[in-house]
Amino acid sequence: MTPKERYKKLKEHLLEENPVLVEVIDEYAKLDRIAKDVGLLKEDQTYTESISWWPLISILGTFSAGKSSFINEYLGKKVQESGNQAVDDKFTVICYSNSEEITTLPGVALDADPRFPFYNISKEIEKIDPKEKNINRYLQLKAVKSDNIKGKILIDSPGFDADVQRDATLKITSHIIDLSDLVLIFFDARHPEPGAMRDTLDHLVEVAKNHADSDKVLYILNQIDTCAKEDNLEEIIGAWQRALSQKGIVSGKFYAIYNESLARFEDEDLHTRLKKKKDEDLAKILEKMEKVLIDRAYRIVKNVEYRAKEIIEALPKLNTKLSAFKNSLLIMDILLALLLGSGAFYIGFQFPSFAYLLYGAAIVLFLILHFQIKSWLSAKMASRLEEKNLQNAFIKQTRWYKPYLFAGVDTKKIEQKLQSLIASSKNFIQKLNDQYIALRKNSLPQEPQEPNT
Ligand SMILES: Nc1nc2c(ncn2[C@@H]2O[C@H](COP(=O)(O)OP(=O)(O)OP(=O)(O)O)[C@@H](O)[C@H]2O)c(=O)[nH]1
Ligand SMILES: [Mg+2]
Repeated sequence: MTPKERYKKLKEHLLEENPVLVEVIDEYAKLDRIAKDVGLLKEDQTYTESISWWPLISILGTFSAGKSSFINEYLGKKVQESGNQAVDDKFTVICYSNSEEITTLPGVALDADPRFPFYNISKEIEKIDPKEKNINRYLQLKAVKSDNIKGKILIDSPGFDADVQRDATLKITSHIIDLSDLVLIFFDARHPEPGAMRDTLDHLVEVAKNHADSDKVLYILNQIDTCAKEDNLEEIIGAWQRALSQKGIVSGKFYAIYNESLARFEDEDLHTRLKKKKDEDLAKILEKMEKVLIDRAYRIVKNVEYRAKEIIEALPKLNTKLSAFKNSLLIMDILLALLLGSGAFYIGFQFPSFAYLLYGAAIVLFLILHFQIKSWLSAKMASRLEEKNLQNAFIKQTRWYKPYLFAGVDTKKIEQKLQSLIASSKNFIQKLNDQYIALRKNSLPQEPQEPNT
């Protein structure tokens, strides 16, 4: 996908799902242009690729904990199958589409859509399972029309139980946790005790806990309606929290919920009590799910500033290197000119009738050697630069046709352009603030709709 196609596709999706961000694409296009002129980006690259535009929310947990049912309820549609045996054997990436029908696509479709930050996932899967290069075995994509998923991506995962594909599942899970903005780990209130934390779930908790950004992980005890029969909610929640605390997970990220449309209560008082707890916790979870969208939008805008500053910092480094290049090449050229000039002059003196021919030959030889030395020196000096993008810029600025005596980029002019981009991205933050304040007033938090099963 060329950068232009990417801008276009991103704009199309944003227009439907998160229109607040459409204009930011133009900022990125300007930033790309500046970086490309300097050479810090190649013509087929774009900074829009370096950030994910859709926040990712992944739902992980034990099998039959109610992950898929939760997603269906959230979307207000029966998108995922649910059942009491292990149902899902693949990761399902769920995104928005404006078509009424739910479309299911194989995993490879993820590569062609700029919404997904999964560029490396095929490589990751190949590493995990070199024989099984088929991403479709582990991943599928579903596109659903639901307002709740606009601008976001959900991932439903297979429950952690079956030993088949266990390693692959765990590794993909780690990768998904890395990419996710929010991770919901579901536990089953019917088996909350430590023994039920099978080793795979153990591993999952371990991965999530050790993650640099472990704040993004929420631990959810689901199906707490099943505690109604014995009226032992506090006990169950207590045992579950203790088990997690023993793993080093601090409280404050524990929630207990159930799925209203699947729960059956015999006692109305108990129902009221459990519902109160569930409503409170669910509202918090839904609010966090909404917040990732807003946080992501700010990060996307902030990234313009971050990249602009990165370019501003790179310019003096580039110029220092270019001036060293100029000096070295100038010395070599002078030595070369002296050597060839005096040689031609000396021989021309001996054979005056060939003198002009000799001078001509000396000039041609000088030019050939000059360009060879120039490209050799450029490659040699570039290889000493650590950053790949600086290397590219240096090579671009020292191409054979570029007059090296004027080597160096116009720092002032570029910096001016970048500063104006930074200023407009700051304005944009202000705009985001205004729009989100308006948005929040209208939409948060929302009661999930009844699934139409
Ligand atoms: N009572 C009750 N049943 C629920 C609740 N949530 C889900 N269930 C039921 O639990 C079973 C498992 O639900 P799923 O949504 O398929 O669970 P899952 O975590 O997606 O399972 P896998 O995909 O197999 O890992 C289904 O029969 C659901 O109807 C709940 O809150 N309360
Ligand atoms: Mg499921």
